Amino acid sequence: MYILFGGDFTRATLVQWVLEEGKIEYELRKIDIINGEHRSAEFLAINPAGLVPVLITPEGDALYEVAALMLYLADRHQLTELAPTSTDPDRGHFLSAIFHIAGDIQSEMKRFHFPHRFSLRSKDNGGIQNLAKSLVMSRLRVMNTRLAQRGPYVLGTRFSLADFYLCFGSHTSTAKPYARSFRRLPGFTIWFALARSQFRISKRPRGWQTPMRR
Ligand SMILES: N[C@@H](CCC(=O)N[C@@H](CS)C(=O)NCC(=O)O)C(=O)O
Repeated sequence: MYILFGGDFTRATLVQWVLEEGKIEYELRKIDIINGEHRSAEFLAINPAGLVPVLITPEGDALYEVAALMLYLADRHQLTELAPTSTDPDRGHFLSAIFHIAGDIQSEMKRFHFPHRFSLRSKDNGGIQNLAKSLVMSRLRVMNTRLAQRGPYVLGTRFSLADFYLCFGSHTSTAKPYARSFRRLPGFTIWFALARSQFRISKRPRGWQTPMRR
């Protein structure tokens, strides 16, 4: 059985959703990141990076990085609807989107919320946040153009993990600073309504965070 270390207000929800979609047996162990449990010696022994989520495989390996965990589960459990296989013509676009969200969008969203980790003086925090926000928006504009040209989903007519991952960043409290700006991106707005409705119907795991207010 898998063990997922995650918890409230974390992106572990993404992994939990894949586990539930695949009807894969798992146990959820909550880590209280608000009170610093992710920095405890016990947790650092599991993930020295001190971040959640962590997935312990049935073989006992401790894996981390949310995009990798989602792909790993989808590949291992043949969730081919959610993640195109290596021979599927959509695989290239799929990987490109997943890596872009992980490396360029999520990382800047995190920088916005933790500016003090990137500055030596607190008076620089505002500038760091402004920069992070403008980088997120420029990357979302690229996504907007792509969605407008070949949407409505990231892979055209096919809903996939890429939509789910992008939606997580745009759906939760993480996205509050961008809520107004999203409305100025028409392809993105259409995509967001569609992708969000997917979760409302059947795909929203327990513990999903409060949706962003329009
Ligand atoms: N690149 C990692 C980032 C993981 C991450 O930042 N997780 C957050 C919770 S959503 C966390 O552990 N935050 C605690 C911290 O940054 O100190 C991933 O995508 O899994």
